[in-house]
Amino acid sequence: MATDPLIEKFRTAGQGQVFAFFDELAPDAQRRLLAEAAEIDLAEVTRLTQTLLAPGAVAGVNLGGLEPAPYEALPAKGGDAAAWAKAKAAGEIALRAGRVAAFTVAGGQGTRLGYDGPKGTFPVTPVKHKPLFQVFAEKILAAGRRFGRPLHWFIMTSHHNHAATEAFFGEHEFFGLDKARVHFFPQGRMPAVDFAGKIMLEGKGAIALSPDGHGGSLRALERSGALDLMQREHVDTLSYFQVDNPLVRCVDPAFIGWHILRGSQMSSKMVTKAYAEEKLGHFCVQGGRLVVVEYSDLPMAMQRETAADGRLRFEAGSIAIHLLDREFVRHVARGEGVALPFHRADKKIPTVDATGQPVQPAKANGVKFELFVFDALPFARNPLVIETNRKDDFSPVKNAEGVDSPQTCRDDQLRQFGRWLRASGAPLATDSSGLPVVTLEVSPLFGYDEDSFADAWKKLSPPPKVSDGLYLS
Ligand code: UD2
Repeated sequence: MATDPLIEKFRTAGQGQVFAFFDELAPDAQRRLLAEAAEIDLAEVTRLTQTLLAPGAVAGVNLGGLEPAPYEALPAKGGDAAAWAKAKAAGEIALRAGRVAAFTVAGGQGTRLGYDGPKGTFPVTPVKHKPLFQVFAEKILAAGRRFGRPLHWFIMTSHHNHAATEAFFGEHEFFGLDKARVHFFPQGRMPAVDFAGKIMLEGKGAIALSPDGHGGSLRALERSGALDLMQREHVDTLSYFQVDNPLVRCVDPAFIGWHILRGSQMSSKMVTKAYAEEKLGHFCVQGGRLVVVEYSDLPMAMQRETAADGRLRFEAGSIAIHLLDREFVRHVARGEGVALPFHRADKKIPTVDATGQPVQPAKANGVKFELFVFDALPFARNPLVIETNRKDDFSPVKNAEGVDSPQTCRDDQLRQFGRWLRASGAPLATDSSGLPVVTLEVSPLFGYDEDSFADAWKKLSPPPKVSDGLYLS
């Protein structure tokens, strides 16, 4: 009978089942299981079980007193053009001063897309089929050149894809970036529990562990030393975006400027929801604090409510683009008066039965716990939401087909390249949706947003012919 002190701790906490097959395992497998067990904060699991699983526990989020959140509208939609211009200038100064780093959360499992590798390795561009990571890398490289200060880029991976992600960057020579400025770190893991709160095994010698949600990025930034590195490098602002969205402006001067001028600790971009059922979080105010209520938590009747002018009442959709103040992240990560809530997700979790035989459940048999980054918003000083044009910032790849698929994302990239070309005076035929009739691609190293594209295009003499399709690099 095994007597490791860690095993004793699990037994005392009522979690001895984790070691039910320990004595059958080879020494190596025993060591691996103990290492996994050491990752688990038993007190946290007990607390979550008591709060989220106990009979009578309040299911879902508190919807009391929710109001739509205010936001800074774009000048084209009635916003203050002078304030936007001022913000952009302030953001450019911050970029020239090297105050900003890029941050990608890439720890998700990409299950919906049905793609096996790290999602960032998925090819997305129309001509060169560049992977997501390359698109971001080139945008970050180009922005560093434009503002005369190479950017640091932090990439949060998961236990599952960390090694593959690092290897991918190595194979591609970091897409031209200085590798000393690209920093990978894995996020934490949480155990799945059954409906009685017992930690589940996925095999006789393995705990059912999964990533702790993108909200785990805040503690992972602290634990990995990323915040200290930023401090040494005089970086005080993190530009946060998801790995699935190649349209994102990885560092957006106007957004950065708004954030800095407002003294905000956490800022966010919104788009007006395209339709009521669109799967975006909703920016709301509750008890005077800014919150995001996820689409799955806001009753459909509320998502469909309209205001007097016919617009959706909760129209401000979160596209998961944020700016985070470094010391705010540290504060949240250390739990100093702030505790991000875990969310419960009931899942089908492959496991083993009492005799150690594998079980593939047909329905949910357990619970996973995840943290969401937007749950930090209510704790931030002067949190700010600004509007962005969806077509300039958001076209994620989430599903293999249909909405938010490789096809819709490719078309949105083409429309963007087409808009930039036409704005610069290039004759280009498009269909009624703005989709160019020829296949184009603009390397971010040529132009990564409207301004940088226009500047680069002006330098081409004579400008290239667009009618046959084009790759601009
Ligand atoms: C997210 C938002 C949704 C909306 C949408 C926009 C949540 C809960 N919902 O929905 O409101 O903004 O994005 O595209 O955030 N990730 C990790 N570690 C994890 C889990 C996720 O790094 O443990 C990363 C993942 O790699 C991806 C991002 O977080 O970059 C979003 O994850 P998702 O696909 O689960 O989010 P989704 O589409 O449900």
